[in-house]
Amino acid sequence: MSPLLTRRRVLAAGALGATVLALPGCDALSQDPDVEAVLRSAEALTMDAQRLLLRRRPLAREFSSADISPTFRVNGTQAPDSEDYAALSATGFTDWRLTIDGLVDRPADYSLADLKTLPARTQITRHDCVEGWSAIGQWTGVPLGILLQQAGLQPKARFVVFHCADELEQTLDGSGRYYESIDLIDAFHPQTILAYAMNGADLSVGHGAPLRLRVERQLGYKHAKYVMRIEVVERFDGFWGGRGGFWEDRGYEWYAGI
Ligand SMILES: Nc1nc2c(c(=O)[nH]1)N[C@H]1C(S)=C(S)[C@@H](COP(=O)(O)O)O[C@H]1N2
Ligand SMILES: [Mo]
Repeated sequence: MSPLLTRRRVLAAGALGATVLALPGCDALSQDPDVEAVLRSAEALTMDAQRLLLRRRPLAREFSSADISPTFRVNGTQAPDSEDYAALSATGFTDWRLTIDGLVDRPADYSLADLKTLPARTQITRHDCVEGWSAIGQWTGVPLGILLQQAGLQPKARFVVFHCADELEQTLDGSGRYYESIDLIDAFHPQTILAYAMNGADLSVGHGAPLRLRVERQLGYKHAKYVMRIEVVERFDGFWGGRGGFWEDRGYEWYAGI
């Protein structure tokens, strides 16, 4: 449990008068169904409070190029372990396509070159991982909102699911595949981009080539690397463990606001 998460849970728990949440060892605790219920209500409280506050202060802090960390750790998958991915990578991702589908009027496929012709945003931000490390990096990519607008959301659209190329945990049923999801408020936030460059160079395989999500007001695990498909949905409880992401299915909060 990172200092960040602990602090947030303590704050939320304080608001609920449930100081038990300040105890370490929250993995064991969160397996208790009662505690789990409290944690979930604490998460909702945090989310509501942040949503209220963020209406006025909407942008995550941005830094200058002098602040860029000399080293930025590679975390989780270092390289997707599949022949398909290896083949895409070997040819510089020229055959890679990003699919956008689900509850959209105009499903689409984009090559990396297509994405690079769209308006781009560059931002220097701090990445905070729950494992207790942070790093500042510069990211360039297409605002997700532009792609969603081109696809045209249908009235039932509520969440955006990111399907990744990697299996972080090898399982027979594929439930170890990495995925993530965000709501439409974060999807259309100006700093939510699909990044193809980091610190001025093409994204490396370690950091998620050819495309990774940056959703700057949330913790590191929300920033899906190796994004292959973006699916717009009404609900995410039908995917894998049903909680909206690889780590969420293993107990992390879905709304990982910083
Ligand atoms: N597809 C995929 N995305 C992922 C992960 C992963 O293992 N696979 N790890 C997550 C975690 S926990 C963090 S902290 C960041 C790490 O990004 P980095 O390797 O560029 O530092 O990616 C996130 N996105
Ligand atoms: Mo992380």
